[in-house]
Amino acid sequence: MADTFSLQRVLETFRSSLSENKKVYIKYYIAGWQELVSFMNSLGNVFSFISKDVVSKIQILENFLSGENGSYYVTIQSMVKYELDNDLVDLTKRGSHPESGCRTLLRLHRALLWLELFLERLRTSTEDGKTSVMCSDAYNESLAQHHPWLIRKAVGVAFCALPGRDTFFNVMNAGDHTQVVALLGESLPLIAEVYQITEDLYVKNHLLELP
Ligand code: 1PX
Repeated sequence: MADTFSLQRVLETFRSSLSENKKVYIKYYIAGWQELVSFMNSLGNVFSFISKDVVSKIQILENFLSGENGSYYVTIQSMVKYELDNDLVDLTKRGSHPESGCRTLLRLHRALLWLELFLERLRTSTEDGKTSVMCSDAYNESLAQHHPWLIRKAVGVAFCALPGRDTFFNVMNAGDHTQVVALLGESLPLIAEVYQITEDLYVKNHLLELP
C-alpha cells in the first residue's frame, strides 16, 4: 500500500471485492477500509480514536482470514454460513463469541452506509458546502443510531476538526474538482452495491442487531 491516499485506489479495492456472482471478498473489503484509515490518519490525531477502532476490526477479520479456518472467511457469504452453522456467533447478548467475524463486519458495514451518505453529499455539494455538516448529517442518518451518547459527543468534536471541502478534494488525489466529482460518481454505485449485498445477507440471516 502506498502512503498517500487516493480515491482511485479505494474504488479499485471495493471493485475487486465483488465477485462475478456477487459474493464479497473480505480481503478486498478490509483493504478498502485500510485505505480509508490511512486517509483519516492524514487528517490528524483527533481522529485516532476512530481509526484505532477500525484498525482493530480489520485486524480481527485479518486474523480469521489467515487462521486455520481461513478458507471459510474468503467471502462475507461463506463467513456467515460457517459461523452460523458452527454456533460461532453471539446472537442476542455477548457471551463466548464476543468478536465473531459476523458482528465485527457488521460494525464496518454500518460505517459503510455512513461513507456512502457522506460521499454522496460531498459529490453533490456546492463550493460553500461544509464538510463538518455533511459528515454529521450522514452520521446522524446512519451510525449515530448504534452509538451511545458519549461516542456521539466525541464524534461531534472530531467533526469540528475536519478540513474544508477544498482540502478534502485535494487529498483525494484524483485531479481537479470536476474529476473528483466524476470519480465519486463512479465509486458510489459500487460502494452502494457492496453495502446492499451485505445488507440483504444480514437481513436474511437476522444478523442486523448482533451485540
Ligand atoms: C474519501 C474520504 C472518506 C473519508 C474516510 C473516512 C473513513 C472513516 C471511517 C469511519 C469508520 C468508523 C467505524 C466505526 C465502527 C463502530 O461503529 N465502532 C463502534 C462500535 O464497536 P463495538 O466493537 O464497541 O461494538 C465503536 O464503539 C466505535 C468507536 C469510535 C467511533 C466511531 C465513529 C465513527 C464516525 C464516522 C465518521 C468518521 C469521520 C472521519 C472523517 C474523515
